[in-house]
Amino acid sequence: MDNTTPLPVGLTKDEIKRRVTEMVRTVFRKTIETASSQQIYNALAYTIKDYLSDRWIATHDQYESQDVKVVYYLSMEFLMGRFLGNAVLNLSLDETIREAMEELGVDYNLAEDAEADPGLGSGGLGRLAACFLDSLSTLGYPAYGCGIRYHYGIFEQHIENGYQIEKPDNWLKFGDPWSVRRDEYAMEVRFGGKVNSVKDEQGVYHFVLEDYHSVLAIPYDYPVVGYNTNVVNTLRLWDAEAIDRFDLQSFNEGNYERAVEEQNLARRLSEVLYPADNTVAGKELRLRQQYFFISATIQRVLMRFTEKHKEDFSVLPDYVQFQLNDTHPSLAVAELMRILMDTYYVSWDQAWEITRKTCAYTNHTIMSEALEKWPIELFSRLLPRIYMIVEEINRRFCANLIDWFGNDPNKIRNMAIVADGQVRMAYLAIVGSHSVNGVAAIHSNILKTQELRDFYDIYPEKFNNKTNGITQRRWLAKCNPGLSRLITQNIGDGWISNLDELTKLKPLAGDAGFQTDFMRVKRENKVLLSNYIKQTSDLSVDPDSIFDIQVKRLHEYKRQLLNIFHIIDLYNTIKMNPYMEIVPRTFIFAAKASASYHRAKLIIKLINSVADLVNNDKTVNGRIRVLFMENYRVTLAEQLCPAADVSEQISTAGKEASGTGNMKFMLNGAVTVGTLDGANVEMLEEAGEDNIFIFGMTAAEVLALTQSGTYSPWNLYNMDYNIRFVLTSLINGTLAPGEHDLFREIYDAMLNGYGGARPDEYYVLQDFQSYKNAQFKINNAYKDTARWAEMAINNVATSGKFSSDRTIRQYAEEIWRIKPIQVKL
Ligand code: CRA
Repeated sequence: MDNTTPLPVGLTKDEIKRRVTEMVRTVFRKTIETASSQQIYNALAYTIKDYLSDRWIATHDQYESQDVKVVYYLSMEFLMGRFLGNAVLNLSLDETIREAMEELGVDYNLAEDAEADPGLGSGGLGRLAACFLDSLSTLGYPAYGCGIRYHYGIFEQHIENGYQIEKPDNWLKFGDPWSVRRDEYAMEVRFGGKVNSVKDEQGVYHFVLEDYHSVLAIPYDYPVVGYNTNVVNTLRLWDAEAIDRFDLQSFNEGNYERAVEEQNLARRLSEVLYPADNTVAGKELRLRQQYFFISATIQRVLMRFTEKHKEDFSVLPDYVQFQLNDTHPSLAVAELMRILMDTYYVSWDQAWEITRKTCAYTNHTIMSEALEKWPIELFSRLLPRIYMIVEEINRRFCANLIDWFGNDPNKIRNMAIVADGQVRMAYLAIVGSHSVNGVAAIHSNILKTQELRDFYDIYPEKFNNKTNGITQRRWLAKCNPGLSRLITQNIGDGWISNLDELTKLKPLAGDAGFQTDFMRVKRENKVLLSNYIKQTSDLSVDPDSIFDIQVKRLHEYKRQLLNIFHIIDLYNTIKMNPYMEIVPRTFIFAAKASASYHRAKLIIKLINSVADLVNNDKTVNGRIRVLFMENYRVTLAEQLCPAADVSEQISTAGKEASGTGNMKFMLNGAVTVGTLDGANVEMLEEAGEDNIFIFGMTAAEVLALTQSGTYSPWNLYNMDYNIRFVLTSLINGTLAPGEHDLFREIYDAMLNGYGGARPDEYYVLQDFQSYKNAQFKINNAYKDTARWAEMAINNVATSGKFSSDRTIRQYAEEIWRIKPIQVKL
């Protein structure tokens, strides 16, 4: 197709009405009047997907005709959130659809609400991948997201009696209207077996895998619509199925069970996401999942490449870039080597050069529990040929180390890819890539100077920083229509595709009229959230109180404990001074804890126990309220961000690689209370110290204190009455009537160390006073409405840097070297 082929450009109101009515009739045998919200939603989704198809096809025609370089973003997680609203917004169809639905007598909000929130990710890393896809399409970069079509996403969290209960998330229950199943691109992926070498006609030996078992990888493609552009990229999620010939054979032998078993084994592969955020489960099935989607992706990419360029692999890096989203996809390095060598007979040296130029790796954490290492036994049994290749990569790498450093056994043991009975995935990714990046300036520096220092010494040119970002389409335009309208009325709508335009709000920050409008919008959003809270948890919260929000995964390093300890302290202060004047505050938490993370689950129970105590105490009289909202997910975040006054970003300095929730709240006009950690550091640079409440130790101070070995929480306990009160309330029955020992583990962890860990590992008590001071300042600042409004507006105005458009442009220009395309209709 050439650029001039006419394509349908607009979808009119009448056309939408006609198509939805027709779809409801033919697919569900219903009329608009009798169709359920679920059915209307499905009809809408099909209608929009249908409308998108021409752009989607045209985008791929452009890739083909211009033979462009494409980036493949390899990720175990894509936390996309709902598709419909986002697609509709990016296609500028919002108004039209609302009107069409109104004329049909349909409640559009209910229909939108009928869409499942696909939770194919566990936290920031997965959501980052989703924001990146939105930016890639909006900016017109040729790209695929490649991952797994889990049948069950992250568990649904229920709170029962204050405890987290996990329920399966069957997001496909009502169908999957956005996907297109592509049987024509199915790939076979091989596991197990043994490696043999066979001689070809020229007498050259090649490695082949024998006695393996294989599964079929079937791609499901999802459209990723750019904003205000015709570019529609693809999210390709692989699903596992048994290969037919297996069951046929077994069936003929009368072995029906074996056939079914194969089916089940294959199906289990893509059945469920491991909801690990900053931790690894080390399960065999997880390694299978990793190889499954990597092998399928790389096979398909090379197949497509050879269709165009035959076997001239020397130019592969000019057409293909693989970005490894953390170490989970690092098998890509070995799999690319394998296919180049075993299928196309490329030499080791050439294959290695091509691989290094084609792969790039992003590190997302320095938490040691998240470092992926696989036991050699498991790795070599499951992936024997891949293991051989990894061993050879390691052998050559270690030989180089000797050249660089002389024979220094310690150095080699520390840096080897295979050591101590394990394969270290991060090192494989570093050695096999041309780029290694961290996700915020401070994090990238820690990688260079501490965590990966040895690698930085030998490969300084590989290391770089790409500070994370978020898409303003979902995280402002879509989720906060009130603020979006206000901004657009004042500075135009250029910010939707160029977030730096928000700086035009700066002169308005001190403008009384604008401040009033801004605070009105904030209050309206708080009323909406209050109504939702009333509906879902039957708790009344006051929209005129400060909405103070900490929502993110539950982790000790994120220090939800610091927040709840401060609340206990505040409660105690009110009890002792019953007439004390404070600005009423609503503390909102939401967080999922890994199902196997006992301490995190206990902290959820603690928050709920504090909530029970505080919310039911008449002396408090509503001045503080505590609320734990269940089942934190993208959809809930979209409701919380617009309503926040205070954003809690209080991790122990040095531990949070970047954070992205911090950016979402800033963009929606919340003021941050935070440590100098992750992207908070850059938020301070952008917003200026008058517009953010920074507290606590710096990363350098944390490091020094840890290294000194002198930290003693008992001293703090003895010297500080308030700390003593807070900790005592954990064990004297205040918080757990009749169950005195329920929270003793937390008490012990703070003071004595628990289970071999250092006491107060994350310095909650050390930062307590400084956090209290910051909270006190917030209380006072809020009393001055004009000052508060000015701060909040300044936050919005200076959040431009945190657009994922900026991040993606940097990846594209500095790592991938890809160019945007234009798709004309
Ligand atoms: N848990 C970091 O902890 C970061 C995101 C995205 C994380 C966050 O600080 O914002 O990645 N790390 O870069 C991670 O998943 C495996 O490591 C995260 O989401």
